[in-house]
Amino acid sequence: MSGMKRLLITGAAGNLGGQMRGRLGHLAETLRLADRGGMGAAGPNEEIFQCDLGDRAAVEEMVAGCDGVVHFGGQPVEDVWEVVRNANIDGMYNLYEASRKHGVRRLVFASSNHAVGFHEQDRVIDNTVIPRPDGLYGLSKVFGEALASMYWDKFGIETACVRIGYSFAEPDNHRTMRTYLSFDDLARLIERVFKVPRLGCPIIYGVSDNEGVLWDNSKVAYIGWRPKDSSEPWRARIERDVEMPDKDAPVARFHGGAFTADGIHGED
Ligand code: 15L
Repeated sequence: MSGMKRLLITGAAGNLGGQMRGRLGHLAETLRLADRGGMGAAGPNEEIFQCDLGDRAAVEEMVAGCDGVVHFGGQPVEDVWEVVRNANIDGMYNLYEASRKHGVRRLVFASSNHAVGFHEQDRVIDNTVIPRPDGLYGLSKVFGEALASMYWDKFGIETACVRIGYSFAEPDNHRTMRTYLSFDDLARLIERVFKVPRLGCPIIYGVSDNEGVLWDNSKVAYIGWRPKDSSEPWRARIERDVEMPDKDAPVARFHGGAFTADGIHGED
């Protein structure tokens, strides 16, 4: 899969899409960057494509001519059902149907730890545990993983479903010290996904080599990804500035942290 002609990055105006735009250019002759929002001007090997994932015809056009997809697009946190459904349910279906019709063979799907958010932090979990979504957003990620699995079993389209932890410039509390994923580790993971000869449809936890990590990737060692970064550089600051939560507080008890205590948006 390396040396692709055109790699599509959805959600290119967002946090991770924006970060990966600058790190994945070498994987393809052209990066097609897609989002609903503004992405600035196209760089030398870039194309810009404005698209709402809920618009099936636009998604078909977005995918046409691409060999691979890195899918960061969609609703990235909890919201009302209509918003989650448009971006993460209809949007995923539209993306995979377009991928099937246009012969895309491999994708990265930015899933989330919130697909398994109600597992308790006293247990390290691997990629075989049952989903325990912690809200509508987490539920939509479970749907996305199942959809990817169906397109693998039925049509042989390969997807790396990456359950991303906390991928921002730096961790902000004791939980994200354990769930932090550096941008560089994520970029190296995506490189491996497009290099490994046979991918299949694995679930991979997107997490750096942190102290007290909650997720076990031993079943996907064949991908050849070992995170190199960790949250250690921020330990002194977090321990000094952020109070240790009570052990029964959602942020300390569940993998999904505070998301588990959120209500149903628009209804409560
Ligand atoms: C996510 O899935 C979100 O997209 C991100 O904003 C963080 O909230 C992260 O999970 C997290 O669990 O910290």
